[in-house]
Amino acid sequence: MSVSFQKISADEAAECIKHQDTIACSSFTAAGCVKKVTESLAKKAEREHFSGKNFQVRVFSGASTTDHVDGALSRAKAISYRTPYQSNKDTRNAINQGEIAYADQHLSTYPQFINYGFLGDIDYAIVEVSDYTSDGQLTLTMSAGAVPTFCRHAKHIILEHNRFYSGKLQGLHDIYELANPPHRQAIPLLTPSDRIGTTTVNVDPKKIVGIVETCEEDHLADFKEISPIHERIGQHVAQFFLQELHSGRIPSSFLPIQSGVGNIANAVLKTMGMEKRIPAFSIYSEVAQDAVIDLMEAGRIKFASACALTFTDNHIKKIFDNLDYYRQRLIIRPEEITNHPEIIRRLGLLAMNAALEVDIFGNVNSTHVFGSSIMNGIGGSGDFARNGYISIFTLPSTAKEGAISSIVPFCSHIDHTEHDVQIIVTEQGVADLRGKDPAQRARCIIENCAHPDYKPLLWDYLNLTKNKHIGHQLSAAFKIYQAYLETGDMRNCKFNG
Ligand code: 0RQ
Repeated sequence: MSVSFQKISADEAAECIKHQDTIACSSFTAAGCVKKVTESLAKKAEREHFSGKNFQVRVFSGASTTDHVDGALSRAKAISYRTPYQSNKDTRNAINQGEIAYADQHLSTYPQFINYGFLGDIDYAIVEVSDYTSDGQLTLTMSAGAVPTFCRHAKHIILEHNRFYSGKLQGLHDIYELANPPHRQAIPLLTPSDRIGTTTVNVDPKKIVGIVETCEEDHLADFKEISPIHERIGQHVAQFFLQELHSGRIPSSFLPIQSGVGNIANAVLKTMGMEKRIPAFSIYSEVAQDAVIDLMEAGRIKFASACALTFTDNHIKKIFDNLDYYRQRLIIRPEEITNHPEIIRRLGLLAMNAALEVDIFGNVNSTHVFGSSIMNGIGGSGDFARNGYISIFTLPSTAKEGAISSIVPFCSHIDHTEHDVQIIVTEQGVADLRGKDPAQRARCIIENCAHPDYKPLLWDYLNLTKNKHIGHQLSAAFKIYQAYLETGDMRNCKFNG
């Protein structure tokens, strides 16, 4: 069935959306994030608030968004509920002040939670497309996120047609949706480059209420320069992989890599990727950051499958200048597929994610500073850490110029338990926790990963309790945080005396 869609302005689109509606925005990082309608919605919210009316919406996204969504709507106090992931300063502040209810969720399970009806109705899906047909075939832009799920469930769909990407992205996406149990089948994906679905998201054209025209790049902020600390972490990771190859625990053809988000992950991938004794490899990840393109150009990465191509402007230009080359080497998939445990295990991913802090028994905190303030969210890190062939967490051994130790007695919040964490890497070295008991893990982490300023302190804590399976003393477990809160430096913590 073919429908002739109405062109509408962003303001007209925003007018459709009512107080307490749930909107689901395409986005996965800046990649594929909607750019106009949510800004108009923020202005509408401000007008409504000015005239004394309540106006807030529930906001779903693929993962993080840009200032066009989270920033604008948070500043307008227009968000009542947010899921599944954010990384915006204004949204983070509003969450940490208790103004926005935030459900931080695993990205692999979130689309199926929508399918199962666990998260309620979606009133409007707002989706960025590069191209569309009158019978509802949508070519997405730089990410797929949870768009197929949003479009399946939304009562109405608003399209942002971004002309900047028009005609350039056909064939890059592989859209595959899962049926709900008991009808779910095995996912027929056997290698990172397999194509198992369609190149477009196919929607009921009657749901499309209008098309808003835009023409704007994703404009991703540049990554921080690779610091010597991040470079050392990357070198340790490379060295670890070489040992695993040498011992035969990683096959000589190597295994696909998953690499997390942020500055550390980008730097680690780039540094380990340049180690030529590691064979050229494939990426099967949630996000492909700039390092993927740099390593592809250097012949080190053969293929990359991701949910979002999170490239800075000059890297996007490289792709557009050489589209035929990259079309054969890149696939964009929905997050339900990139993060699916079945595939992560089948492919045997080497999972590398960054952490905020790690405790001496191997638990990892990726999300909450001092146990209470959200940073971003768990994102896909749990999907990959639990199911990867080897699960690695990377982090500098200290933060805030050494005043915070990233290795602590007991993590103030735990996202990845000791059972899902195998390797920890700081600039100090590598702790291989595989098969170790809690006391062995603690000794291994303190010896290999803690900063020298903090080693005596951590040994003191470990020596407080003997003859237990896990050597915690609860009255002292969080004392290191208390020292920072009282004196501004964890080095002032004392466990003896
Ligand atoms: O704060 O910006 O004020 O200086 O945390 O730290 O070192 O820039 O690290 O950008 O790589 O992010 C875990 C947050 C790391 C990210 C995290 C402070 C530090 C700095 C950021 P400033 P860096 P990165 C999915 C992958 C969860 C989701 C995930 C993340 C700021 O990787 O969100 O893994 N991960 N998704 O100073 C207090 C500590 C701290 C601290 C650092 N111990 N206490 N503050 N900071 N350590 C899988 C994919 O496939 C993509």
